[in-house]
Amino acid sequence: MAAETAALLHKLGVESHRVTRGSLATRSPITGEIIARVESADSNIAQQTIARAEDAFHIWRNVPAPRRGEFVRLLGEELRAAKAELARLVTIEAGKITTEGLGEIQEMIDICDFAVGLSRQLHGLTIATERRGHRMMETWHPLGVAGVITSFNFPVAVWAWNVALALVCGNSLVWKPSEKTPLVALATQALVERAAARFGDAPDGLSTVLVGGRDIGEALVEDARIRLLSATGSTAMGRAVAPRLARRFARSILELGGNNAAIVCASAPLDLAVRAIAFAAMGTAGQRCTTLRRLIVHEDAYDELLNRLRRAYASVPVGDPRDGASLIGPLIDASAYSAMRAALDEARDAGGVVFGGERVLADEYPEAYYVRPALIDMPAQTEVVRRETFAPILYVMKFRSLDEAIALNNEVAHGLASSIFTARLDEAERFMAADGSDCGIANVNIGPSGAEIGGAFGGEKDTGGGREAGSDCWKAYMRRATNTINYSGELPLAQGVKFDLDA
Ligand code: UN1
Repeated sequence: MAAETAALLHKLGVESHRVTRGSLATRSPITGEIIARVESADSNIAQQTIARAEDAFHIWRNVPAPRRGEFVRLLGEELRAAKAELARLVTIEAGKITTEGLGEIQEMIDICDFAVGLSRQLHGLTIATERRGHRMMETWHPLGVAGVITSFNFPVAVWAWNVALALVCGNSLVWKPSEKTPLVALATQALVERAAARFGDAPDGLSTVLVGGRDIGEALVEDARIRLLSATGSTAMGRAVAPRLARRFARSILELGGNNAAIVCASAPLDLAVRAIAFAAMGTAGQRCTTLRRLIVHEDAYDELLNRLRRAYASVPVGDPRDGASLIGPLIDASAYSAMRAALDEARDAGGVVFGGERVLADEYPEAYYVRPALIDMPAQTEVVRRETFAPILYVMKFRSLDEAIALNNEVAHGLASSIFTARLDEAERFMAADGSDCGIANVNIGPSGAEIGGAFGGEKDTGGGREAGSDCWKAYMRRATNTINYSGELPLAQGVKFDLDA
């Protein structure tokens, strides 16, 4: 696989010395073997890169937004041309099955298209003023250098959400990818550089990548030149980062964990629900932040649904994600596997009946971690259920009334994604109402994962509150100025204040 990886990186434009002589050993979760040795940035390089980004910002903020959109359009073209190779690298480095690797690159292309259109639609309001002969409006300006920290499970798509919007909004960026997935980040950066060359006069350092460890992340968190930090990862990471950003009044977009539930009502279309649940709970080996982890089922539908899910869980093919027949690839590493085992033990101790969840293919791949997804008939929403375990575990619980189901949905610390399966309008509406799901995403008759880029993506509570991608998320990357213009020749003060003096 090392040879294939080297060939892919070469084709995508990554210089070989960057991935052969470095100190960071990169492993493929498919076999556990080392596939590259990547150079890490040190804090000097980080400082220089942030300085270049700031210089780039000073130029880029004055480039007209539709012209900035042209850069993103070119990036979208590069992504289209490199889709197959980049997706293959996602499969090799993150272990996603082929179609999910391709989907990840498609998500990057989609957000580029979205941002190109947006580059002609960055708009403020004109607001009625209380003063005669005045006009009040708002103008949106570029913010500054944006830092982006991404995690292994969406190693490039989440960066793309940020870069596409940040660039059309007139910002520069510095990206710290996950240490588990530096290769696909370097390959993506090579595409950025190709787009920049075709663009012609993009400032040096406009969008860069810093491969490295925690110190690089800290440099982004602490540096006053980073006006906005968009960080995806664990709630623990967010809890460490958020107060430090707040201390220097930097903006943050936090996309942290999720402990997502789906409610299945008695009226639910079960064929559809089973298929949706299977993808949401088992897809990407349970390693999406939107993965379905808790299933709350009406007691009348419980036995039938559980039986059908058992059949689906028993038959789902687990294996090498490069093989088109596999639907579930490996866990990212040994620690993901031990976290899964610990959660299964805890669930058993709490009275759960575990179906599946065992390690497989260990003889073939002793250093890789393939598991059968686990389905757990759970007597109650115990401690382990309320915790996010980043693995394919689905806890199934019973409910009687919709109130009870919604309370269970909302009882956990996270608030990312949620779903209801029902044929009844009143149940669907109640779920989406003010006293319904408290999550950033509340779906009806589809699972909680696999969001399109057109909507705002993110969630509440321990998920961090950030929103990325579509809708009006671009506003987070800009600073808003309120402008009041007086063309009256008089000086009426707001709120009728009088301040007459002889002058
Ligand atoms: C994530 O898991 O960090 O909704 C992001 C989804 C994807 C994004 C997930 N579009 O599953």
